Amino acid sequence: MATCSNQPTCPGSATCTGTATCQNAATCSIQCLCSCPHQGDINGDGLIDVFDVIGVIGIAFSGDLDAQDPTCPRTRGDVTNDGVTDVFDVIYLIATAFSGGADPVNPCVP
Ligand SMILES: [Ca+2]
Ligand SMILES: [Ca+2]
Repeated sequence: MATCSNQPTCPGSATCTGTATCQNAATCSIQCLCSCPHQGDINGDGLIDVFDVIGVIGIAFSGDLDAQDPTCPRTRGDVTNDGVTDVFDVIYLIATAFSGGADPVNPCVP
């Protein structure tokens, strides 16, 4: 099997698991397993509500643990998908939970 000259990577991800397949040095493909079932659902109960807003506030401001699903390149609290959980994620999740804001950004969609 050839060695890839430029290794393909999964979209937006450092931790996504994937297996590269090489036809030759120029043609590489990768299969990515990427699934983020709990973005914004900090406590993982299937709903985004006030408890998750409280959770993300704890992550952003108090250093609480930001859980990460094993097949997801981002932590649950990083609803804006920029690699950090901060005040912008809190604002975003408040909108999602209370005012019909957009769902958390799906890190698996490039
Ligand atoms: Ca929840
Ligand atoms: Ca973020």
